[in-house]
Amino acid sequence: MTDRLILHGSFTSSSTYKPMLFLALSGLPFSFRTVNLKNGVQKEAAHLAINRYGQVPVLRHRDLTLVMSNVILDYLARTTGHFEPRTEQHCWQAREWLSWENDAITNVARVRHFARFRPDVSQDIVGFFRPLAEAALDFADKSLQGREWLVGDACSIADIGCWGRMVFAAEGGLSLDARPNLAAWRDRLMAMPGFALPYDLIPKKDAEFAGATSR
Ligand SMILES: N[C@@H](CCC(=O)N[C@@H](CS)C(=O)NCC(=O)O)C(=O)O
Repeated sequence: MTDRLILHGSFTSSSTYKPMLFLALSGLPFSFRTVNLKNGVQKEAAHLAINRYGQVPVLRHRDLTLVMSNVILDYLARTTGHFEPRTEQHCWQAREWLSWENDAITNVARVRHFARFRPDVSQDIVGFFRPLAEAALDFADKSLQGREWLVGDACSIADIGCWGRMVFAAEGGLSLDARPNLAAWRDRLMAMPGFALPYDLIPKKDAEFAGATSR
């Protein structure tokens, strides 16, 4: 098994964007393997062999196969040291935010998913998830009051994980600009070297990323 990081994902996927942004901000080299969700490639036997849930992303590294974007962020932080908080308390707090993200910010992804990809289903579904998504964004905005990052005094996997799934909020008609702390935090992330938005970062085809040795 190769020492190179190999990420399987899709360009429309916020779950793919999360580890991909980590790698871009860290300046690490990696290989990208595209999975065409529209054609159902994620449900084919070859993909199910590496992701039992029939989803993206998947990270392969050495003899390991990892799925679930937040588990992948945890692994990348542990093994590379990038975006890992400095104290043990903060390391656990970052994982706590990732767990909250999976409960709450997922509603932002649901609103975006049904609004953008499923115009055929009842808008009642979007209507159900929208208040939950708005509440999650409000909570994040309030938590960022008077602070630059979610945990400690530096960007961590907590920020990358939460932002990575919020990134498509506008596609669901949800506004970050209306929330000043969240908007300022987003702008801080966007100013970091290596930052890119999903459609600029995630290719539609397999690709090799050379990385940036200076970060
Ligand atoms: N909890 C998972 C969610 C993964 C997920 O929902 N992936 C979506 C793309 S963002 C997917 O593969 N959808 C295709 C499908 O479910 O068939 C994670 O964080 O990795």
